[in-house]
Amino acid sequence: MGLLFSRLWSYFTHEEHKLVIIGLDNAGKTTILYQFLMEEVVHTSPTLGSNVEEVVWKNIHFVMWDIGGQESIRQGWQTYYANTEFIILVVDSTDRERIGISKEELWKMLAHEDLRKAGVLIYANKQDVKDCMTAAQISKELNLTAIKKHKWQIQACCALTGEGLYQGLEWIVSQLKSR
Ligand code: G3D
Ligand code: MG
Repeated sequence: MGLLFSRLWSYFTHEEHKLVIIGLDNAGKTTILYQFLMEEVVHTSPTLGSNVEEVVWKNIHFVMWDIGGQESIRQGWQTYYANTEFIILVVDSTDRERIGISKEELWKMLAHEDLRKAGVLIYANKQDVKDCMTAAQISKELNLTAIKKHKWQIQACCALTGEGLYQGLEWIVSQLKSR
């Protein structure tokens, strides 16, 4: 992960780039962020009072929020969309009940004017859990093949061990390179 991050960093050094990490509460966003930043798993707790956290690390600006809050609160989240280059949607692959909410939110974002140039990386997280949905199943549930105007990629991962996170970031790096 260290090597990856230094490589990613080399693409990010001269300008500030913005990645937005979103997903339902409990999807694994905070665990993923800390894997990126610290290369170790930390204990996370649901953010109370605020649905938004911001971290700036070496010119990479991470904005992270939980979706699934009340509609009235969500309106304000749109102010975080400006200049976002990549959205990272984290899906809990064990959460079959709420996959529909993730889909709804994904498609709402894709329709948003400020995100029209953003790429989308979907992490199918918690792949270590037995009987979880596969990346292919999640892809189908989210109807990813219908995305035509955005670059997208789905990546199976386990945030606890970091497995798969590397490949997801590699995709982002490749997208930046091909610009
Ligand atoms: P959030 O920031 O999206 O709300 P968190 O999610 O990062 O706080 O993670 C929620 C819970 O899921 C945490 O468990 C965390 O350890 C767990 N988790 C995150 N990623 C994985 C994974 O890949 N596999 C498994 N099995 N669990 C994961 P706790 O028990 O601390 O609430
Ligand atoms: Mg969190």
